[in-house]
Amino acid sequence: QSTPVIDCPGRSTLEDLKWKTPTTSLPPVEPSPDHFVFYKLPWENKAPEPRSAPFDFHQSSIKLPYCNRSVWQRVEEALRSRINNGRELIEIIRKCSGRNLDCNLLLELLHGRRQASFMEEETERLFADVIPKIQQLALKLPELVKQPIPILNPGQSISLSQLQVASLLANAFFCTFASRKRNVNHMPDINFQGLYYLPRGDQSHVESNMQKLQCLFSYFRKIDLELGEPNGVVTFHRREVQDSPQWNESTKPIKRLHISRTGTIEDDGTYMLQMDFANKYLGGGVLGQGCVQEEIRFAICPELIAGCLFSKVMLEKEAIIICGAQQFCKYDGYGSSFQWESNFNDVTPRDSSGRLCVSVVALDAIPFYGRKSRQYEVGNMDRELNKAFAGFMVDEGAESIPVATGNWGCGVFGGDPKLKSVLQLLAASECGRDLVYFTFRDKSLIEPLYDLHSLFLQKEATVGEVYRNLMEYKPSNENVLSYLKRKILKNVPITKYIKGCARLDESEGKNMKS
Ligand code: AR6
Repeated sequence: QSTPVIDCPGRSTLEDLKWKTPTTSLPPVEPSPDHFVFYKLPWENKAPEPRSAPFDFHQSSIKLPYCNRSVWQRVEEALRSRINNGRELIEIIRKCSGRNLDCNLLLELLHGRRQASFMEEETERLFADVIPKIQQLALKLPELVKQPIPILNPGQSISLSQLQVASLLANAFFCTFASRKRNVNHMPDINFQGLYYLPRGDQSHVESNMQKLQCLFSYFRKIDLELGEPNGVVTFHRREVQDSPQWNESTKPIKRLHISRTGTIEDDGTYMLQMDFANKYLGGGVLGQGCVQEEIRFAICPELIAGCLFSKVMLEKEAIIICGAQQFCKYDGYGSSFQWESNFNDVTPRDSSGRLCVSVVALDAIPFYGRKSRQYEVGNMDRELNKAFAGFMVDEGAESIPVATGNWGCGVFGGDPKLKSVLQLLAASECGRDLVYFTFRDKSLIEPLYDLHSLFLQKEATVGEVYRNLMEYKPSNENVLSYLKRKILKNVPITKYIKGCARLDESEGKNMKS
């Protein structure tokens, strides 16, 4: 008996899923008790003027360096001097921080002979143009940011102009913020000192840290206080979802999927909700060791780093969403081969609030360094689903742009891409978003995942149905995708299924999609 060939409904192209109108994933900027806006509205296509947002003094806040008179006097005095070379720069950083910091890696970058070190002319240009600019930006902080910055509570947002962000990062460059310890303050560090330090033993991250610093210099090079460039704004939102879905009862349909072996989240996830494979401390090792997806994204879009200033360690059901961060350079390589490649002119359009239409969602997966089988435990699968749900949820007034993701939690954190892809598909579907999955050159996931997804669509499987089956999976020789296929197929006569793209016979009319 011949089986009619119909279009495989599981395979959508990137173009099919791409949002046609540029948009961000957060509602427009509007001040409220939970949204601190540090500049005057409305945004009118030029750098907005700073304003003091009303502040609730019960809320904890970041002590800005100028709040302590003696600290700021010391910083001002230091930053008003002309800096001509690496040694002088280090002296100034030490004065600003009030500590005798080890900055030998910075010195190696500026005057050393390592592969990543600057050429002499580059160093000269840096001291002529870029370092004075960073000094000026740092000194402008009291005029640009006129009040304490809150440490965000769940549900709160903060919007800053790109110039305010630049001034904060310039202060971080000179290490003017009070130092923090993760285990004491439960916050990531913000000063750049972790990048300046030259380890005695393991040198594996020295070159990549130099490359990260090159990215940061690329960023500062582009900031122009006089011209008021860049003139947009960035929003950081902390979202916690207490009431997670009743996954086993969900009747939501499975949404569309595109899988690609080539491309990256940041290059090809245009107008999508782009995943940051995060650490629970936002930014991970961007200002220290580490040079994988999160660190690279933060290095090429340094405005994301500003989030480290006011974000506490992420809770179990929490995500951090950042809209409007610009990309300032291009890169090549990954991990220890990571390299700054060139400056980058980001021409992404802005939304009506002045944010670049780039939405990033930071989600920390569970690290499975040791017993990898733990990831298939119900509690852990639930945790990842609820975490992804917190990130993918669509806010009122925002659009359900697709999620651009990939092997979340499957690199440094040791997860199984087969499992994580299904979990992300379920969470995205529950939130009504399509999913674009970049396998990062891994061919092996593409066919089995498309195959299973097609079957879900043919069978009109719901999120709840897939979830119930998934929760019964036990690690064995049968991988999780094959297992789900078998379970979902059980309700379909086997002869009606063709491998490679689940198709049903015409007689199964009610299930057929064209
Ligand atoms: N686009 C798409 N996929 C990518 C990209 C990209 N630009 N870069 C990497 N991948 P990993 P994790 C794929 O290890 O396991 C950081 O230190 C690639 O297949 O960064 O969640 C954080 O701060 C890679 O193996 O994420 C955390 O501490 C996989 O994504 C920790 O790592 C996972 O990337 C998070 O580790």
